[in-house]
Amino acid sequence: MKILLVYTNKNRFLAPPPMGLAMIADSVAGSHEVEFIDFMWEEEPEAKAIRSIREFRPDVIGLSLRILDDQDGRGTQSPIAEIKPFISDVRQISRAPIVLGGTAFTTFPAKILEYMAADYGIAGQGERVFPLLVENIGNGVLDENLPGLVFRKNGQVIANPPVIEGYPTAFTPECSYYDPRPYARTYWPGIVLIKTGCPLRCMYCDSHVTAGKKVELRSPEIIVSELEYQVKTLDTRVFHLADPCFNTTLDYAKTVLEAIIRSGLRMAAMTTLRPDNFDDELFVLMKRAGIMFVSLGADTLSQTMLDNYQKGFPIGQVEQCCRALQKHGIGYMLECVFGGPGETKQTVEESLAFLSKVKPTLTLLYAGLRILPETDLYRIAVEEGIVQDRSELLFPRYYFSRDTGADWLHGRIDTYNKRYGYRNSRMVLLFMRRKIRLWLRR
Ligand code: B12
Ligand code: SF4
Repeated sequence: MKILLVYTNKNRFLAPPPMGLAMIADSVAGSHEVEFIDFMWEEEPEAKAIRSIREFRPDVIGLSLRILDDQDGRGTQSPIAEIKPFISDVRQISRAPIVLGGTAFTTFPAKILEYMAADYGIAGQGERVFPLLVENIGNGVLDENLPGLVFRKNGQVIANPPVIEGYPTAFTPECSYYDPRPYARTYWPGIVLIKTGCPLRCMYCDSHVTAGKKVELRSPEIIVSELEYQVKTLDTRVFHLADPCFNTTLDYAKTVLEAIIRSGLRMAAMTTLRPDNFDDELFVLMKRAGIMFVSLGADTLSQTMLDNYQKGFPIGQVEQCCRALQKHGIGYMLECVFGGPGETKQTVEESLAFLSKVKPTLTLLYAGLRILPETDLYRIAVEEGIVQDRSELLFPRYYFSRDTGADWLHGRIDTYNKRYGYRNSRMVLLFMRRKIRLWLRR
């Protein structure tokens, strides 16, 4: 059969490459003819896809939906709403069934299928189920028990529970389906997963839905071989080591780093840390392995708000971690998402004062918390009458504390950035220095 796969993400902020969809392509490429379109860098992506559908005449069309929106409280842009007219255009020229998947789809499987008027969807990981669904479409008999399958029956949309089991075996797709070159110009062009799943429950995060609560470790040997493979095929030595929090399993994190050091691979990488589970040895190993930068998952720098966001560590711990990172020469980002339940002008000032004290390499400040279903934030938003129904959350909906309001928060962030934005230029210097060093040692 002929299968067209489309990565619909056009959001170029940190531009994540279509690795998930490339896995889907890999899962069917052995037995079917696959064409792959990446919307990210196209000038007129929809027009290109329509031309391709006319020429290629696919039997199945798979669309990957990565984000519901950019989670920036100023934004109203909805990728889901933007893609909907494209589906109507496709229907004019093709009778191929349309299959949806991706993390945004997993957040709202039944509702997105209905809204997009698609035929099928697969929530959760798709690489094992998609080939089975394609086979079903080919022989005209649908196995209604396929895990994660979303389909219509007697006028109703049915959503089976998804498979979320992590990626214990190799996941970097064998062949390159998309052009990696434009991604090479981004900060972190390569991506290798370290582990998946997070047992924690920060009040606004739906990671337990999209990535599961159970931590699924990956073998250090596989991680190293994927890094080496991507160095060769994607021609990059700069990686995002994707992990909800690299140091939640400290011993395992060290084992991974030791494997990278043993391999002799020269790379520059970033990852995500929690500020409460580290020691000197971890940072020494990180440095030796090439991790030059971390995102410290604090999301607020006020004790009151750390408690409200259910982060589970005290502010003193964040400061200790910042100092230790500085001592070891590892750059770090502190991101604040202001405006959650209980935020006041005073807690905002506490966070900003903390930033001025520790002077991170990079600061990202947002206002407004994206309300996602299956989170405590959603429950509070319903109790406070901010949202009435889950279906509203398909489109950008943000929680703003009544005490600060949206306008005051945005104004305060703008003033802060205007005054201290220059500090972020240290990130560019750090990154360029590391890249030049890698280049000289090639
Ligand atoms: C790593 C990561 C990043 C990295 C990416 C680095 C890189 N070089 O790729 C960075 C830091 C850049 C990033 C940025 C952002 N991210 Co992010 N990210 C992740 C994370 C932790 C892992 C993603 C990943 O690579 N997974 C591994 C691959 C293999 O899986 P996958 O892409 O999901 O594909 C699988 C399935 O989805 C499915 N599938 C995918 N496509 C298709 C298509 C079909 C047809 C089918 C059948 C199946 C299918 O099968 C695939 C294989 O199993 C997820 C967490 C999570 N829960 O997934 C968040 C996550 C995807 N990110 C999220 C968000 C919000 C963002 C940002 C908006 C954050 C911000 N404010 O900056 C930006 C947006 C970037 C952009 N322009 O799109 C949210 C999306 C929430 C939502 N429901 O919309 C998530 C889910 C985290 C969360 N819980 O909030 N992110
Ligand atoms: S924000 Fe990070 S630590 Fe908190 S639940 Fe989500 S993935 Fe886990």
